[in-house]
Amino acid sequence: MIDYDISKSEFLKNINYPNDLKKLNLMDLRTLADEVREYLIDTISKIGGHLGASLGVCELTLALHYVFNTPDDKIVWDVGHQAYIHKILTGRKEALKSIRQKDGISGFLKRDESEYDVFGAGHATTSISAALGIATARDFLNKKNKVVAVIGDGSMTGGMAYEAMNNIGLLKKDIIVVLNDNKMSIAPNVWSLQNYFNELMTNDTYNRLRSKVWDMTGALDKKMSNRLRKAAAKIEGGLKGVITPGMLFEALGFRYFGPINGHNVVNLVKIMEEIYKMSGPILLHIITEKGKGPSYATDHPQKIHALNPFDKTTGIEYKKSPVTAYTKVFGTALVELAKRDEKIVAVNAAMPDGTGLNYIQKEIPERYFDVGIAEQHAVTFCAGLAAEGFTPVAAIYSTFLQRAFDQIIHDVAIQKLPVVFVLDRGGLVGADGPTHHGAFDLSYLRLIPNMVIMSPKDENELRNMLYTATLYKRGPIAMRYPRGNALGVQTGQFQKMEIGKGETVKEGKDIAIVAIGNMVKHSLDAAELLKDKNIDAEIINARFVKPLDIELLTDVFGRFKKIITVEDNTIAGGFGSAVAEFAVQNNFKNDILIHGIPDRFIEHGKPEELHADLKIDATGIAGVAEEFFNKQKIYV
Ligand SMILES: Cc1ncc(C[n+]2csc(CCOP(=O)(O)OP(=O)(O)O)c2C)c(N)n1
Repeated sequence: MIDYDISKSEFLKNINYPNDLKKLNLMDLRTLADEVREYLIDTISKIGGHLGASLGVCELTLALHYVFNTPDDKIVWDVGHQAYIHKILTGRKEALKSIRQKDGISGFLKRDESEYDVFGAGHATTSISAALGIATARDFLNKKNKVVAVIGDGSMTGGMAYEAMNNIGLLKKDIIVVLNDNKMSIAPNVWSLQNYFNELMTNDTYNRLRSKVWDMTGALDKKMSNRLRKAAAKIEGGLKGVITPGMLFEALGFRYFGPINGHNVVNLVKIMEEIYKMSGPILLHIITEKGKGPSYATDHPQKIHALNPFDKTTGIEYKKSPVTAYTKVFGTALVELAKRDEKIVAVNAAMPDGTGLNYIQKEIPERYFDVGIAEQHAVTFCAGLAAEGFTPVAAIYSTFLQRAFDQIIHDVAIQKLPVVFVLDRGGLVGADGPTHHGAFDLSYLRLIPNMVIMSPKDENELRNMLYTATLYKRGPIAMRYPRGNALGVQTGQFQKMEIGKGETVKEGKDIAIVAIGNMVKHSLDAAELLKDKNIDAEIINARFVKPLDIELLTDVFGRFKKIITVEDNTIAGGFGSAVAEFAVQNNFKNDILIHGIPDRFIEHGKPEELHADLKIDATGIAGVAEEFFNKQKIYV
């Protein structure tokens, strides 16, 4: 396959910053859009990454940087997975080749990375709130710059967008919200307002009147007289009054423009130039196609949202996504259990495939719910189901459940409602980096009364824990496991586990390593390495972070002088802290080393690279254990 040669491009070779872009004639942006797409596809085909969203906003990104004076004018991107072209145009054309790789640029927005990345993101639905804060600060400082938030229809399923718009309507700030409507979240979007827009867009009267307005405003750029402008405004106003009464955005105090074809870069520029002159809250609604460009995107179920390295002519990934293994074990086990127990209901927040709920979606659709990017709502929705005797299973990535912290406490735990929380992507997720690592769940769940927390060492334990969780009716129960492949162990019939019981997986006599989740395997491998150093380590699989196995720990603390806890969660308030609290409160004077993720945000890289860096792979754990064993006391 031939690599894309930028030096042969007509325009892209000379584009490094938005000022270069501004030197082009408007019509040349169409050719540039083709070149950018080709460069993007070529680059991402080699290293993998989020692709569909950036391809969809190619023209929008060009138009924004062409019309607005970035970085003085502020563009706030929601999520940031669609900002690859923004990166290309803002000094990171070459660096794109390192995106999401260790020591390379981030796959999302990052303030440290560029002054053009006005506001960091990774999680959805933050852009409008952040833009309002930035606009308010601008006004305090008597500056005149523009502030633009770009948000997708998927991200508009999150409540914070409406909280922000409500606030904007009251404050009446100069702010532009671009709604990028492609009818997709990662999966097809579940936005009920979509129907509203669809009806509007197919309404004949609306479209006739709208094209009239369009013809008139088409002449706006140069020659439009004041009279024509007024007439257009009148028609537009009347049109809105008649056809879109009570339009949501208008009601919230926004001036609404759209819907507009987001792939017509020339029109986009013209409209943005007009909008640039206006003040007050403005909403520009554009219609785009996710994955626009390559033919294979159209039929792709997620419109090539994210891909491993792939063949750029066919779109076929070289390596099947490794995402599935634990995810699939969970997803298929849930179907088995739900077939036996009709009270089981599955809930996810816009991640059917990522969480493995696609299996139950297919097999038992009536007991499957995608609530949109609305983790807070998902949790309270589950609380309601549980209050009426159902067994809701909320499958939400560890990092995204952070959003629903109060809902877990207030709506679920205080009322002892039996919601099953399934946290995929616990620990270090890899290429998505600090916004996506599941580094905090053991800590943020552990401090909640009535909460049971478990983490399986392998897929068989995962199945049994899920089974146990669906039978546990005394309150909330959470299971967390990592991204990626399971260990490949034999799975059997479901077995109910005793809550709060761990196990010794290898006996030893010199030092005890008490591990949780996937760290059990790493610790077992470390024990093998320690044998060569004449250290005989005992390995404990804790299984439960809460409640701890007091009996087992009492025995271990009685037999070993030195004890290491190992987790892929932050050390602060995590599993090791729980063990240390147990020790202090029971007056044990043993030397304890809490080993896990240090108190800083961990950058992106492959999970195995990050594990090695943090010494929570087998070699790292063995090294730490050896040092601890040989020294009087060490601190990490
Ligand atoms: C709080 C949160 N939940 C889930 C996700 C995972 N996620 C990343 S992109 C995305 C879809 C976003 O859809 P949209 O805003 O329409 O952008 P598009 O990809 O369609 O351009 C989701 C659900 C996230 N980033 N943040």
